[in-house]
Amino acid sequence: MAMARRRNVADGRPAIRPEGAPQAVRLRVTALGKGSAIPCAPCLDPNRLWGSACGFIYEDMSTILHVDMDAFFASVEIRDHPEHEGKPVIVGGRADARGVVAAANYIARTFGIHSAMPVSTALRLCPAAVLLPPRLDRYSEVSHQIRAIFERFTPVVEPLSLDEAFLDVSGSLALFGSAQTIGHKIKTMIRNELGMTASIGIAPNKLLAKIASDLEKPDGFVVVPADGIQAFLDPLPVSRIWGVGRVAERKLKGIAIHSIEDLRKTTMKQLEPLFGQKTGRHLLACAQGVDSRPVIPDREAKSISHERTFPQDVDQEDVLYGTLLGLTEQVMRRLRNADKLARCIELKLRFADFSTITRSRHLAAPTDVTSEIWHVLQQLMQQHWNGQPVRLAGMGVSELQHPKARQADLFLEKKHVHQQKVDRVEDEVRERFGKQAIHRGSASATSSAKPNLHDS
Ligand code: DCP
Ligand code: MG
Repeated sequence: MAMARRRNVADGRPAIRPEGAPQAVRLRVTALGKGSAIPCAPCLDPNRLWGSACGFIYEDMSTILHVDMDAFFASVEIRDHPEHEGKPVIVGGRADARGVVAAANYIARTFGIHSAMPVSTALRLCPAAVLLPPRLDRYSEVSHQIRAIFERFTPVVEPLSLDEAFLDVSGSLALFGSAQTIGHKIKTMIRNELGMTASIGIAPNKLLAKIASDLEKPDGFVVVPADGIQAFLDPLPVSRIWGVGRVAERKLKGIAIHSIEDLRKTTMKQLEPLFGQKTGRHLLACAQGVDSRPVIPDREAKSISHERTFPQDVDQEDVLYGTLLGLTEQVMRRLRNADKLARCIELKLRFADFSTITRSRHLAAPTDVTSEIWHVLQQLMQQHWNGQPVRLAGMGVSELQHPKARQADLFLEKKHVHQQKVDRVEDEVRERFGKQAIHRGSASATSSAKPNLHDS
């Protein structure tokens, strides 16, 4: 294969690019950090590792993808029950139990139905709608299949929730073609293999990719070229910026800022009194399309967490513990997939009045054993939950380490090794037969009582 050459800016050694592969305009050291186990695809040198010896990504190109499934829970239900195809479909709690809409397909949305709306209101707007109860294990299983498709193209996948993820494909261009080609292939595979549609945004950074994926939903495909950022952002309303909710939007409207262009042309002097210095600066950076956050795959992550918001506040102990156990299983599965051990465990609870507590505990030795983490999380719950109704429950692990840190611990008990084996078998069974194939006691007992959940 004919090769074009460029110079590796870290060590001056020539790097090789296959003929026809996209030109790198400017390079920067990726934030993936030293010791990354991801081989360097950009320079095609098997002896270099991405983020260490080579460590470059194509910064001035649109190589960040944000993929978000369309009407995710509803689409899974329709795929599994084709008799509902073409009908308005809602996934949510029961109308007579103050249930809310978790997901509505796009037909249902034409009646004004949207997520978080009471199901009773949704059924008034569209009495013919098909109402289905959520099946979280099934959505989690499909989420895993979607992730497997992403990982055919890049190891740099950062999941945001069950149905959305960022992908950095800067290291995959030589192998698979442009980011657009990769985006189209992912959409096709999701359609052909899973029978669902995804919307994809492709841009030079996360901020722009996330905005782009949402613009042409459903089945959207929006590319933001590196030299067209301003033209892309300027006409959009400020509410398109990630994190600008109703309150911030109202404040901005108060100073006649409606579009992102208005925001871009404003000054810190105007923003600071309303938002403070930090948020003001952040808003200006967003309006300019500046975002330097890297895509962080689990194996590079400093923490892994999941949380769920309940449709109604929950004060039943079994539902709460069951939800937390389910979240712990998901987090620990990601931890083991990333080949990491965790030393710190965090519990997060948000109460009915939106007040939020986070409580953490350190372990004497890091672990990847679900039962060990679950044991500590239960203790945190016993200490810090006094029966108040909970709106959101979450758990996370941090201070992640590589397994050799564990081997240094001479007190590896027989029981611990046994538990590790149990976890590995469980992961394998789920991998092969699906997530519902196996469950620890109370997680399955309460899984049907956990509608309207959103992981993060
Ligand atoms: N979800 C939920 N409660 C919410 C919002 C979402 O339970 N308040 C669940 C159901 C969704 C899934 O999370 O299907 C993904 O959330 P999205 O915000 O991505 O919404 P959808 O995928 O349903 O629709 P869209 O096509 O707008 O992405
Ligand atoms: Mg979605």
